[in-house]
Amino acid sequence: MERTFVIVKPDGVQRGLVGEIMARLERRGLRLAAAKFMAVSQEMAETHYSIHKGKPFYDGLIAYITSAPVMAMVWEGVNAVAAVRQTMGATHPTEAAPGSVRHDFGLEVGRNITHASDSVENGEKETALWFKPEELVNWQRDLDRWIFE
Ligand code: DAT
Ligand code: MG
Repeated sequence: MERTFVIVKPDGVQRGLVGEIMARLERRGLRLAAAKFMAVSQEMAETHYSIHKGKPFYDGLIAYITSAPVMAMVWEGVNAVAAVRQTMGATHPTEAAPGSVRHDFGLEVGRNITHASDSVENGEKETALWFKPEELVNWQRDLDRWIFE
């Protein structure tokens, strides 16, 4: 089953949106595989966002993601990567589709509430960075046959 890595970023946690975001992913039909409420270390932030190193917004991005606790999660399902990116919406909240999390709750790219992996490969990489193998739960949901064809 395809897996994707998701963060409710510090602004999402501070604004009490963890439950709202998890509920949207659950209702979509995605299945939770792991979740961890945690502070993000400088080292974790720098590894996770290493692709953005050197960009003008990099320092602000690292300060933002380490500024308060986050909810880190792994969600799985058919087409999980694309489905979760769509549920979160485009990077800039004013470009995000109406009904998406970033549209419905955000205004600024530097406070865009969530992270979601952008490819299957990065979903696997980010899952391995943030979670130990034993923290991933392998389980079946009784509803799965009504959601996955
Ligand atoms: P996404 O989070 O949609 O995958 P990304 O990988 O391009 O977007 O960038 C990672 C984060 O960096 C993004 O969620 C917010 C921040 N960011 C991206 N572009 C930015 C910009 N032009 N100004 C400020 N922050 C930006
Ligand atoms: Mg990205």
